Amino acid sequence: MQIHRIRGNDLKDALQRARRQYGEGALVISHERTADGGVSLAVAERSSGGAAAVVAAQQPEPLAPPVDPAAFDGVRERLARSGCSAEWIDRMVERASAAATADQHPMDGFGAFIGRELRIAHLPKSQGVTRVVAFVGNTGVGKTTGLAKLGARLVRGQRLVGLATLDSRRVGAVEQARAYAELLGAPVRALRPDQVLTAEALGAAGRDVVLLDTTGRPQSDAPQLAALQRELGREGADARLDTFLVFPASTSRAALREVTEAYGDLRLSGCVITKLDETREPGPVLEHVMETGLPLAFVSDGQDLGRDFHRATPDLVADLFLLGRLA
Ligand SMILES: Nc1nc2c(ncn2[C@@H]2O[C@H](COP(=O)(O)OP(=O)(O)O)[C@@H](O)[C@H]2O)c(=O)[nH]1
Ligand SMILES: [Mg+2]
Repeated sequence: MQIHRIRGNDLKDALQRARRQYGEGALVISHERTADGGVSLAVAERSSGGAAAVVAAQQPEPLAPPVDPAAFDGVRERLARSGCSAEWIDRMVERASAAATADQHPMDGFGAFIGRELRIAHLPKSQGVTRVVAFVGNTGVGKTTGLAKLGARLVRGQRLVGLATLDSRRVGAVEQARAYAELLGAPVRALRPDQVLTAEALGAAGRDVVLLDTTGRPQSDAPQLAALQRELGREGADARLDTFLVFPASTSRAALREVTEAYGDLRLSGCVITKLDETREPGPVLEHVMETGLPLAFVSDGQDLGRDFHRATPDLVADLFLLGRLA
């Protein structure tokens, strides 16, 4: 009997993935929570008559007959208009049509399918410890404004927020951080690029969340965050770090791959997509997110601090693929 690992956003999602990949008879041997809040399953593939017999009692209703793939021509057209690659469209439409039911409009069927396929980041509230949320990525992609937008959401939700920034050398950067801090009514720490980061240095005491901004230079950001990860990973640490990689929707596939590589050694909790208002073709960035397997946490579609920052949801993901924008 072969054992496979399946990861999902939650138990239901992981079970659906296991069934899709290994069939209705897949036997779940164990499940556990992962560090990013998802679920990991150990699944045994049904390979012999004996194993099948064990599973037979748990077999759910047989699936409806598959839908004719030609019914998905409209979906293909939409995906092409959103900038998805031909190869990716072929692959996904084949799987979506196999999973669709006859009573479902192909557009809804594909929306539901892709909403399950692209992982959404879970951000569980951790009781008693400060959550440090860091955004990394190239310069100009929307890290600083994204954190300010997230800060505005958190403040509206009555959370005690602090700001900290590694971007303290660039002309005007600290002033920008102070201006956002003032707007949010939050304290701010400007940190040196060579500073050893600790919960104390970040001003974590008494804060629910510390938003940690970075410079956009992986050579200095990545080692500092890796050291902070180790520091906060210690038993009994009073803060935990979640690092998100920020992808602008308006950039090339090659640039997306390069930046992902540049931060590849960090333990990432997920990603953020910005600048969705600057393109009608978010296909490349969405495909890239799926390829990396990074759970999507937030998306941004404009410069407005209060309005243009959204928590990722399966419906929102489906709209991006099928409409090229948020509904
Ligand atoms: N149109 C648009 N502009 C954005 C978005 N997010 C950020 N920006 C703008 O992009 C510019 C750079 O953003 P900033 O947060 O300073 O980028 P950083 O260098 O990564 O910190 C600023 O003018 C932001 O207002 C977005 O979703 N849409
Ligand atoms: Mg910045």
